[in-house]
Amino acid sequence: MTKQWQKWALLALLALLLGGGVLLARGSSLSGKAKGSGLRVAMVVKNLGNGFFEAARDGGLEAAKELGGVEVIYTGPTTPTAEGQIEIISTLIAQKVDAIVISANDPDALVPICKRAMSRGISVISFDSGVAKAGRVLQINPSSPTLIGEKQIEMVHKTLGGQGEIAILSATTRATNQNTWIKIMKTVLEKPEYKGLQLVDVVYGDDQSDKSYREAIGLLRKHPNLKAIIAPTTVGITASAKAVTDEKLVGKVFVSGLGLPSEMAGHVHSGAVDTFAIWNPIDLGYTAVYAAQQLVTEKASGKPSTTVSVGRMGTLSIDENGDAAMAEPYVFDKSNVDQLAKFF
Ligand code: RAM
Repeated sequence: MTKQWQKWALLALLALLLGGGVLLARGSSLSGKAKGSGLRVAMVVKNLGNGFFEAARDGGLEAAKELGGVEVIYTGPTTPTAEGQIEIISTLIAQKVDAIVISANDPDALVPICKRAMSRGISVISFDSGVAKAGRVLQINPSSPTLIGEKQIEMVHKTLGGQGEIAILSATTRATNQNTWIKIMKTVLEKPEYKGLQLVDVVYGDDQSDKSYREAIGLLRKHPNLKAIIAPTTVGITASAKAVTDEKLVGKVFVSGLGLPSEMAGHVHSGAVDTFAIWNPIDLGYTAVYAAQQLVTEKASGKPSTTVSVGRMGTLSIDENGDAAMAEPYVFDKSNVDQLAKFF
């Protein structure tokens, strides 16, 4: 090659590299995200070891598989604390994930770290238990919080024939979802049709089986006239049903609230539980991961008063507060609990 040719070849190579570089850069912002290739969505749950979140994770994996090119990083602290989740989110920011879908252990404490994530270009969605508005793009509620609250009072009202002392055994004191439902339950109890029910206590088992069990035993011993425990948590309801069984109070004290059919079937058949409710946690996880992908690829903005397509779940309508709700909770009793027990 002559000197002149060498010069031209070098210039051509340089042009190719530069041009290619530009193309590559555009490729990663357009095709990479637009096609959804190589997206990492972190699902940060309240804590690990909770069957409810494991079902949500399975739904998330299903969405990822369907969409293609999406990796789900399932993570959470060992105990349900905001501190644990903050630490995890810091790491996820450093890892430059594309989206975080979180079920929050505290509505407010997580806002600064979620804001930081968003300022680094990470799409943050809360699902199940919300982060306050400033810390996420949208919140996906499994169902309308009002319906969930009302349903739980309706169920015990029916079981008890409208009369008796009731108590609530919740998750953590800061859980956004449980606190919202408890507030609604208290309001519903003020309605004249529920005047026969007296709420005598509210205790917290922190979504830990052992603590929930101890708290349930405590309720049973402290309130000898207690007729029902409402546990708006899948961990709390299982522990309460076990406590009622161990204290030989089946038929005298009824447990209700929100539970997984797979964990409740035995207690329904034993009579410790008459009815309980839940939504499909697989669908919830599927929707959260699907929506995250839509946001990252800019197919949806996630802004208030807009919609997001969520695959087999249809369309999510976001209200003016940035909240979106899925279906009504299903009610289970001994006629139908076994049908869904094999799924979640
Ligand atoms: C527990 C968790 C979760 C809640 C369910 C009903 O697994 O507290 O946040 O939605 O119960």
